[in-house]
Amino acid sequence: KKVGVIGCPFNGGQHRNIGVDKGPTKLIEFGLLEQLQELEWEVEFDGHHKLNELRPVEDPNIGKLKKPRYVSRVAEAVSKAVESHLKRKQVALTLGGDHSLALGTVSGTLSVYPDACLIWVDAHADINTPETTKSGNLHGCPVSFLLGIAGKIPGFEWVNKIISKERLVYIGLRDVEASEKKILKQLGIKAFSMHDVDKYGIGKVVEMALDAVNPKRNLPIHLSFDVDALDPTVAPSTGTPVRGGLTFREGHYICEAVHETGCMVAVDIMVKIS
Ligand code: DIR
Ligand code: MN
Ligand code: MN
Ligand code: MN
Repeated sequence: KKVGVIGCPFNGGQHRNIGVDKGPTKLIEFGLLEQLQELEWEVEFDGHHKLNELRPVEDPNIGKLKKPRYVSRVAEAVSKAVESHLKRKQVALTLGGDHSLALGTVSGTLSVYPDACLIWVDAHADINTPETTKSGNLHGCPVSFLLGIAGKIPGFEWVNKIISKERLVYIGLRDVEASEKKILKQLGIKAFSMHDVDKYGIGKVVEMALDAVNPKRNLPIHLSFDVDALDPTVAPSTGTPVRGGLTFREGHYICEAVHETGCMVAVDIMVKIS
């Protein structure tokens, strides 16, 4: 049981400048590594990545996209970090940071495990394309890049590992833009909203989610967990709180059940501490 912890204090993919970058630092300060060791994980942590050093001097919008070069460079660096930990047979645990980082983490996973499936736990679908985004924030777009539907954006050529729509499933959705609903529907992407969690219970939802993307439980799993999936009363530590989220136990249950499959190779925890 080996885990490589990748600290990614980064907030360039969204507009709230305070806090999102402190999540990873706080998680380590509060004893995450020691807790992992107590659970008998062999832990490798090579310090927080100095992602702000990658910030370009000039970074004008590309279309609506804000800070495109910064986000792209950071995500590329993170993809290499994930790749290197996975190649050493470690579970890659990325601590973010805003969710644009997942463009990097999932790309890293796909380069080592091309057949991996992706479980995206979030209040949001993060599937806007550079065309459909209203905010221009790249934290709302990573999934469109990963599916190969973002079109050609200068600087993002390195994103060339594409996940098929059959290998992606959502849990926890409750704040999805009309443009995103259209994409989800068109592509037939499996999604379990909070309504489904209420209706079926979290146990059944996780089982259905796994059946959808990993029916034989033989494919590697990347779990990308945006803490805003949790209810704001449980996890106020997000830039984008949305009422009606997962309970503390439901959030934990998802992680436990995914781990229990024995297929989990990579996890992102995207948190903000203010
Ligand atoms: C929002 C994203 N739909 C946007 N909101 C997110 O800006 O495209 N919040 N991802 O966490
Ligand atoms: Mn590392
Ligand atoms: Mn997200
Ligand atoms: Mn979110």
